[in-house]
Amino acid sequence: MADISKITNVAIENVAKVCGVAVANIAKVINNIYVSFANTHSYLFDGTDDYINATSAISAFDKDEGTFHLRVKLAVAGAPSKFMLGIADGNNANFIRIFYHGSQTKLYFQCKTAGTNKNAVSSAGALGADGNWHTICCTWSRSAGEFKAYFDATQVSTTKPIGSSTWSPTVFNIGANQNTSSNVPWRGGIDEPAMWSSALTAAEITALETPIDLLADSGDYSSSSNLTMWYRADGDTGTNCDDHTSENNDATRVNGTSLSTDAPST
Ligand SMILES: [Ca+2]
Ligand SMILES: [Ca+2]
Repeated sequence: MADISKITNVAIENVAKVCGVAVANIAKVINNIYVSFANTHSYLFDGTDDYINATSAISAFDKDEGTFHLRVKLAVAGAPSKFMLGIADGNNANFIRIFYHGSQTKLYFQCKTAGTNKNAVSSAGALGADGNWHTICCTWSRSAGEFKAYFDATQVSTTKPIGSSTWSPTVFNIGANQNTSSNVPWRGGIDEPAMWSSALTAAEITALETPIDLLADSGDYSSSSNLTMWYRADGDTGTNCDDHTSENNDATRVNGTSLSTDAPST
């Protein structure tokens, strides 16, 4: 039999002939190798007290430069406000938070360092309970002095200047703010929440509009080596959120946060 590893750039019919198998079977193998990424589950939050405790991932958080990216589906528009993500230090002098402001129906992306809070705010109604999944992203770079926010891969508001102060988060929640005693939890779905130790470019964020394997560079996306957190919901068991990165900082689903088979399609 011919050495199949030597075959390059030939018609699939010839590969099938050499291997002595049907074309359909070769196609199946190729499909498994190159189109194996699937998305089957998301996290579902009840809007009462559900959230994900991601404190374990603080060790992988880069305060100097990074990105948060998540896919959200809002279940009910309007008040009250609903938090998607919050990472903060103990006295709330520094934080990054993303929430839906219920009475304003606006998205707020906040980056606070040394007591100065920078808000990137969407137009009213940008996110609604429209039954669709949407993407939420923010990037920060203290060397560039920039905080940027994106909704469905379009930059929200203008780039905000941020300072270079150092800080150390102690709380990191997904689906809730940083202070669960005055909780304004998320209501709806969140999927594929991810963190990088670099600020993704606008082209990369556009490349992530459809869920892809974040551990492999593809197209305009070239930051797989900077991925420091990725909870997929796919394959999670018990109350565990499996971190798919080599950091391996698994998180915990709290107060009944459940898994749903409603997930953004790939
Ligand atoms: Ca998923
Ligand atoms: Ca609950």
